[in-house]
Amino acid sequence: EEVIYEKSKIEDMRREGGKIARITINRPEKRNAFTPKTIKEMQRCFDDARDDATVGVVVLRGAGDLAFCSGGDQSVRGDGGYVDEREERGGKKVPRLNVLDLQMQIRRLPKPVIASVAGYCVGGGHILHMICDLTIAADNAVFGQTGPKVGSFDAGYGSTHMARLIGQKKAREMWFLARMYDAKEALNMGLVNCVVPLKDLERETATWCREILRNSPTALRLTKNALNAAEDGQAGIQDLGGSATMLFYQSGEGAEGRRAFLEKRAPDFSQFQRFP
Ligand code: 2NE
Repeated sequence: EEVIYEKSKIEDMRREGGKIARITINRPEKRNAFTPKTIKEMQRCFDDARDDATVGVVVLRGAGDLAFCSGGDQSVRGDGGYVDEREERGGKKVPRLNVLDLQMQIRRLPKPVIASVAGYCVGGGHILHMICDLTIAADNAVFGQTGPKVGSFDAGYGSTHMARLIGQKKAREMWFLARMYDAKEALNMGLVNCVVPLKDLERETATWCREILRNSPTALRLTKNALNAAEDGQAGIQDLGGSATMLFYQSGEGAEGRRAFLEKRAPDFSQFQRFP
């Protein structure tokens, strides 16, 4: 209801080597501000994009040209988080900050995620684009953290990952002054990968996706894992480790351990080379 989810057609997939999954936040009348429901719907889309082996790259965008996302919907912000009026537990409303779970989901998604940004990209919406692996901005894009103006902040990736992207001084400027920055400034700061005319945004995003689809999915996965692990401590190593285990399970050496156990015999690992 609050998100549009699309995937490439089979013919395009065959030609391009994989599908593009496109997730569009669809609340243009609110500059694509998110509610707990928007986030839940986005989580289902990202889950599908992860599980669908034909999907090689994911695009996140906002409906219309005026906004990518304006962050949490302030009209449903309660005292403990954002509240979906339709959701109750034990007769009580459930306050949520489930956008933080979504950030982790995008971060851990083992496929590249591209933010395709037109218009305002502010508050929690700005953090979503920063979490995406790449950002392609239209020349009408405007970036900023508005939290301190509306009594909010993100002391997680929204602060620390931003400082890795643009440096400590600029990150503090962006948060403490809560100014808006145009697309050119964002490019100079290292917040986005490129800026294109608004009319070319969709085409340029598709071009980047197709280039990615031509490359080795496993190489991309491990590279994303490694770049994250350098920032994410033990949780990042766990993610990288998971990919290493997945690869090892596909090897003869991994399979020998499994087979030996099931056949109730000692494993013979001597047949496998010890690489230098
Ligand atoms: C985004 C911005 C700068 C756009 O300005 P403009 O002038 O283009 O549009 P306008 O008229 O302000 O907005 C159009 C309609 O969208 C609603 C407005 O209230 C307005 O509604 P009507 O008057 O037509 O009924 N709207 C826009 N953004 C909204 C929002 N976030 N929540 C609810 N309604 C929204 C300008 O609209 C703006 O500054 N928006 C607020 C940005 C903001 O402060 N976002 C929240 C930051 S905190 C956050 O996202 C967060 C966090 O920090 C930590 C955890 C989770 C979330």
